[in-house]
Amino acid sequence: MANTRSYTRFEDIDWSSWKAEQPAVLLFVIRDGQVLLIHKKRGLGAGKINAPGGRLDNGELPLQAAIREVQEELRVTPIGIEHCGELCFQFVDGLSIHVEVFRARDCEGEPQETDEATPIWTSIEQIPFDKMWADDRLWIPLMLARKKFTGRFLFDGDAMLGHEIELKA
Ligand code: 6U4
Repeated sequence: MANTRSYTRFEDIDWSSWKAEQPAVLLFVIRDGQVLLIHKKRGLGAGKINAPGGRLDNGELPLQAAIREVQEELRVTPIGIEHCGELCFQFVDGLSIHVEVFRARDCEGEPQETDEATPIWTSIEQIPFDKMWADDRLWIPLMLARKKFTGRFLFDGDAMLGHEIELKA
């Protein structure tokens, strides 16, 4: 069963038995030293800059969801996709999300603005972490360095209350 308990302290979470209520994905197209991000217009994290992504549809695999979300949000198809890591988000109100993170070496088509997102190509040296979720600056450098990771985070709304990042072999 998914975990719907509420927590106020990171140390109180038993991550060995933690299971998320919602599976989700993020996908970063990284090409020629540039990364494709979005200004998110709606949903969780609206107003922030993030990678395209979202929750899995029923019966969908994470990779399928990642491709679909990039197509829906930016009207391009990512190619050369690799899995990079996973992120476990517990929110104090009980919401819990497990995110599989992917990168892609390119995309087919020209990213377009949609109802959900505005595309932003940014240099990997100038990723706008101050406009992104607080955890992103902790694991995006690992993803860029092709180090596999598991990140675990406790959030109260936008505020990150605790975190732990494990590097995978
Ligand atoms: P709906 O409105 O349900 O169709 P959907 O696109 O399925 O939207 P969304 O975008 O509202 O889901 O929210 C889930 C997305 O938010 C996932 O891609 C993961 C992302 N996300 C949530 N917390 C995050 C965090 N702390 N750091 C991060 N991404 C986060 O980088």
